[in-house]
Order: sequence, then C-alpha cells, then structure tokens
Amino acid sequence: MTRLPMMRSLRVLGWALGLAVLPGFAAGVATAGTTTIAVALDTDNNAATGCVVASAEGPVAGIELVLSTVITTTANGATVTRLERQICVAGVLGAPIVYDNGGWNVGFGKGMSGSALVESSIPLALLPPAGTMRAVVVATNGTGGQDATVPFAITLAAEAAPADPVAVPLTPWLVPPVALLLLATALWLRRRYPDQTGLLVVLVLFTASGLVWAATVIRDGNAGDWSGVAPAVTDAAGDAPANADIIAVFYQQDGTNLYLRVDADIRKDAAANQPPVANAGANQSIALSASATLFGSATDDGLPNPPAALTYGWAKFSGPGSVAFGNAASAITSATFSAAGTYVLRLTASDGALSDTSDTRITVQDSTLLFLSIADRTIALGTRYQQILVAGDGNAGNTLTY
Ligand SMILES: [Ca+2]
Ligand SMILES: [Ca+2]
Ligand SMILES: [Ca+2]
Ligand SMILES: [Ca+2]
Repeated sequence: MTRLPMMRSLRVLGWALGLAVLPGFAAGVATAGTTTIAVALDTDNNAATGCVVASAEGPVAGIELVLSTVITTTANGATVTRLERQICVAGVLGAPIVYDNGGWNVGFGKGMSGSALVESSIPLALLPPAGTMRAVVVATNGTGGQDATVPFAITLAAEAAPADPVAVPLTPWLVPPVALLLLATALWLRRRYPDQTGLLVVLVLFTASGLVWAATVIRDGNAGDWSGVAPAVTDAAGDAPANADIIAVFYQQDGTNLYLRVDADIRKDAAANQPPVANAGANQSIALSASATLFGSATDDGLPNPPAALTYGWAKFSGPGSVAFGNAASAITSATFSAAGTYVLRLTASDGALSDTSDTRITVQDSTLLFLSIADRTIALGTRYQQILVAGDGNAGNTLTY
C-alpha cells in the first residue's frame, strides 16, 4: 500500500522531465494514407495555461498535452501504427514522442452508426494525478481534412486500482466464472475462519476491484470491452471529410492506463487500378480466300471508374501481306489477308489508364489440297481395278494438276 504515493511521485517526475527536454516543434501535416486522431488535453482544466492548438472548430486554448493516434490505411484495412504524445513547453507544443508502436487493427463497422472503432491508450504514469481534464479531439485525414469535437471532460478516478496490480487481460465472458470462483473461495474462508469477517470484507473488496481491473480494454478494434460505457462526447456524422469525420469519443481507465475509443468514418484506401488481361484467342489456319473470325476478349477490375469500360484495338504485328479487319476496335471481328503466309495479329485492351496485349497466329494457306480417303479393298486375281483420285482446293482461282 505504500507504493501509491511513490507511483504518484514518479508520475510527477516523468511530467517534469518531459517538460525539461522537449524541443518545440509544431505537429506536421499527415501524409496520404494516414489519419491522425489527436486528443488535446487541458490537464489542469485551465484555459489560461498551456498551448493553443488549431482545430476544425477553431483554436483551442489551454492545452498541456496532445495524444495522437496515428492510423495507416491501405486497400485492405487500417491499423494503428503508433501512439505519440506532445507536451506544451512555454506556449509551444513539443515534437511528437512515440510511446507505443501500435500494431492493432481499426474495427471497421464496429463503431456507432457503423463507423470505424479506433482504440488507444496512455499510461496513467504519463498523465497528471487524478482529476478532471478538459479535452478536445481533432481528427486529420491524409489530405488535411479535419473534424473536431466540442470540449468535454475526462475525469480520472483517484487511485482506483489495487495496490499491486498484475495486468491479466480477460475477455469479458471470462469474468463471471472467475468472479464465482473467487466468491466461493471467500465463502469457504468465512466458514473455515468465522471470526475473520474483516478479512472477508477486505478479500471481497479486493476481488471486486481486481476484477474490474482485470477485465481491461484490449486494443483490437472490437467493442466488447466498451459495453456499458457511454460516449463522453458525440459529433455529427457527415460534417467532415472521410477519414476525418468523428462520430463519438469514449474513455475508461484501469489501474494502469487511460483508454480512449474514437468512432470515426475511417475508410480503406481505394484499390489500386489493375491492368486488363487481354486474350487474342486461339491460333487458326485458314485459306487465303476465307476470312478468319477473331475471338478476342479481356478481363479487368473495372478501374478506373470512369470509364469502367475497356477499349480494344486489333493490328497486324507481323506477316507478309496486308490485313483488313471487319472492325479493328471490336474484340470479336473478322480478318482477311492479301497474301498467303503466317501472320501475328495483336489485340490491345485498355482500361483508359493501363493496357495489355495478346497475340494470335493466323496461318493463311494459298492452296489447301484436300484428298478424299481411299478405303482398303480386296479384289480377285485378274479383276480390273479402277481408282478415281478426287481432290479439292480452298482457293477457287487455282487449277489442280494430277
Ligand atoms: Ca491548461
Ligand atoms: Ca477492444
Ligand atoms: Ca463529425
Ligand atoms: Ca483496370
């Protein structure tokens, strides 16, 4: 129990050290694919002391500490990539100091009104001792779009934690069985030591406080550990750009940390455009007099949109003569050839930004001789045999010789 005053002294010491060593830099603008949710804290609840922080709702005066949750968005999701703190020194906000390397997911659809749920925390040791702080939350997206809440209060309980905390994160469904187990233990102790009612009370109280604290927040983008916690402040949906629009802010604490939950319109990045995949169709062999039907095709991801459509182009890549296409801008079309030989025809499919090509080989035969098959036969000795040879040619202008 003697540890509590010492913890408080350490906090004050950490606070003083932070004030002493921080150089003064303004916060940078977030880059694309990055959203920053900053909680500006007026830790002494006095607007006359501290820094002035800009926000979408106008300047906020009296800020001693800014806690920033940095979120990286990708086409697949969003992750909290670090937690930073900045301390106000002589009216200037210090450079960000990373105090947690993040690594947990933003919970898409887990927040209020289907918004994204962002969890973060700050060790109580980095905050002033118990009391009420004034807070404003400012969210900034990758292109500088912003939203901000109105000021609201965050009240830290006075040393609510047990004296010797051991962090045992429990999922909420584990709490009732653990509570029952501890209660049974307490009743057994009371039966065995009926005169130790004082001990029992202490045990039950410790158990109760320890349970509250053991079922702590897990920073994972899931809302299960926030059931029963009301928003500290809400903000209109749709009043700010995507990736900056704040919906609600929650907080709760355990023996070690102040936990923050911000529900906001965080979105995945738009998927990058993928090139189409063209297919010029199977190789063919045709007569010079005939025309080839080209069965071209292509697949694409529908991006970019617009146009969300593909355009096609057929062209001769190689071959001895000229090629006439029925419609060179159609995937499926016809082709005729001026001379016999082997041609490579190239199909190009374009999505407006990226393209792909595919080739097909057309063998054009000037003279296709077709012999009818002659069946085996058996004849008697001395019998006259007559064989008629029949041949055809695909080119109507040719004369056959035998
Ligand atoms: Ca202040
Ligand atoms: Ca959680
Ligand atoms: Ca909003
Ligand atoms: Ca595409």
